Amino acid sequence: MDNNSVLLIAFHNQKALGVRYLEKSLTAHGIPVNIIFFKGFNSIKPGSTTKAELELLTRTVSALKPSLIGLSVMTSLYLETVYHVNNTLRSSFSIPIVWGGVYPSLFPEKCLEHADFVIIGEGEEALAELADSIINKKTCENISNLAYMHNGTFKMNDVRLLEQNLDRYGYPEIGGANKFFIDNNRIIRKDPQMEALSYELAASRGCPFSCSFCSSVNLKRIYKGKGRYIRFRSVESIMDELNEARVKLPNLKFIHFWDEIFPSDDEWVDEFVSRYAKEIDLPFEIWVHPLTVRKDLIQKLVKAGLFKAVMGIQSGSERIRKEIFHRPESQEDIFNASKILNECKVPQVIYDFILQHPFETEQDIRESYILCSKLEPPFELQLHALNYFPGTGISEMVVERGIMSRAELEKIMYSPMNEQYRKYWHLNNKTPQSNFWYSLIYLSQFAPMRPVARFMADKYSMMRPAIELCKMARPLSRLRYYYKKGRLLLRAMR
Ligand code: B12
Ligand code: SF4
Repeated sequence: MDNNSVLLIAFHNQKALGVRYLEKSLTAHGIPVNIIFFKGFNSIKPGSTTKAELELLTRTVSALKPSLIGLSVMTSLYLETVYHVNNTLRSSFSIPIVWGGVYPSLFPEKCLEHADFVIIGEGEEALAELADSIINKKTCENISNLAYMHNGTFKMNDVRLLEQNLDRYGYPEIGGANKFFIDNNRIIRKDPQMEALSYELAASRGCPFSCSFCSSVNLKRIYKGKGRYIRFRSVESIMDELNEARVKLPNLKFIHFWDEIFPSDDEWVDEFVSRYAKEIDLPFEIWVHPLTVRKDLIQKLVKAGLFKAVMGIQSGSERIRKEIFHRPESQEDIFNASKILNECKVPQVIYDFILQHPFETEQDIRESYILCSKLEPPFELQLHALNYFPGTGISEMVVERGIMSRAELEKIMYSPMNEQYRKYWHLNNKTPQSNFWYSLIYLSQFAPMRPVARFMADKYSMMRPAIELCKMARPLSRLRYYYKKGRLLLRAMR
């Protein structure tokens, strides 16, 4: 006999904001919830699923006897883990399974080859309605946001209006005996975030931009005509959440805001900074965009404790940014943002780039170096490769332009998890020339190397030394990482 509860499973993610919001909503609807965090987060090489871990999963599900199991499938990168879990659940139990998250929201029909139901988009209300229907044996055919198969035909209901008052969803529950963490062939009955040094939250939902390599634009499309896409929580609700985190997390030292782009609304920021500094007073990290960086705002945020700002630049070539990445900012906007972050003395500034992809010519990557050589130091670089996520504009572009066939693209997009992760960080379109410019870009983030890189630029005779120097500099970034973490820890402990 089942016990009328819902089991949610998050993958490679001990925090899993979406799942925690769903827990909150189900609880508010009087439906008991358990969560399994299946496997830990590792952005370089996520651990593969083992037989022992799948056995621990089956044992836990047998004990919990849920009426419905929800799998949170945020990205296509770890579908391999999702399939292992889904197949195990299918072969051991006859409990209905629903998938939700970014990937099923974009490809519901494909996901219904594995799941009984898919919930599209934000799932707080729809999942509660589905769970209620299943528990109380009512029809679920009319639930908005639900997709399912009926007599072999794909059915997808309309998507409901977007909740405009995000405070209605409350904020995630911290801790609780209903959480399990399965990793490294062990299971722990505990919320895996309890020992963490950092707490992650989102002050808003939605992003105003439409970069071609990102799934945000696809999500925005789902909600066309369904209300304002970018929504902020109230500062009051954020402070309540952070105050609770301060009480419940004994090791808490930093706060990470996971907003796609941190809010830049004046009134909101004013209220936030005045309360944050007084009530929380911990260093915090945000993600910014060159077009949202303003001096008055950054100044206020630094005063309140901003210690790290991560800004996507993606390419120094205006052609790549506009034509390929669909990013509206100019070189001047980028320099201006970099100058502001520098003048406001943000302690740690990180710039993201996507390099060495098939759309880029040698001239484009050279322009990325030139731009880096003019950014205000100090800064750090995160250099990514271009990953093709299913359904994104850039994935279509690569086929339309004949760079690869659809079959080749699909093979890359759905290759084994660690192969995809390798591609996420390692670059795939290397020529000696692009390697040369890539090396100079890498070197430009280290103060003593900047003049050396400048000397080497445009001198192809320096190709080998530049590439070798870049290899030698790699351990420096690790050292810098530990140094910065240590410094931050000391600051937070003051
Ligand atoms: C914050 C963030 C992160 C955080 C963690 C996110 C988290 N949720 O815990 C960090 C920095 C760790 C991260 C890591 C990664 N991320 Co990320 N991330 C985001 C971001 C910006 C916001 C996600 C978020 O928290 N949203 C707020 C919550 C409330 O919404 P949600 O998670 O979508 O959940 C709602 C619905 O989806 C739904 N739902 C979710 N799960 C379920 C389950 C069921 C059963 C149901 C019914 C509904 C449902 O209901 C929830 C509540 O409304 C998104 C962009 C975006 N717009 O989604 C990218 C995004 C999800 N990330 C992406 C990627 C690629 C990654 C990484 C693979 C990067 C890497 N190489 O390491 C890893 C994967 C980590 C992992 N194991 O999941 C991609 C995925 C693209 C794709 N199509 O595959 C996105 C879409 C950004 C992009 N580039 O397009 N990420
Ligand atoms: S700014 Fe960031 S979150 Fe927004 S569309 Fe671009 S990559 Fe995606």
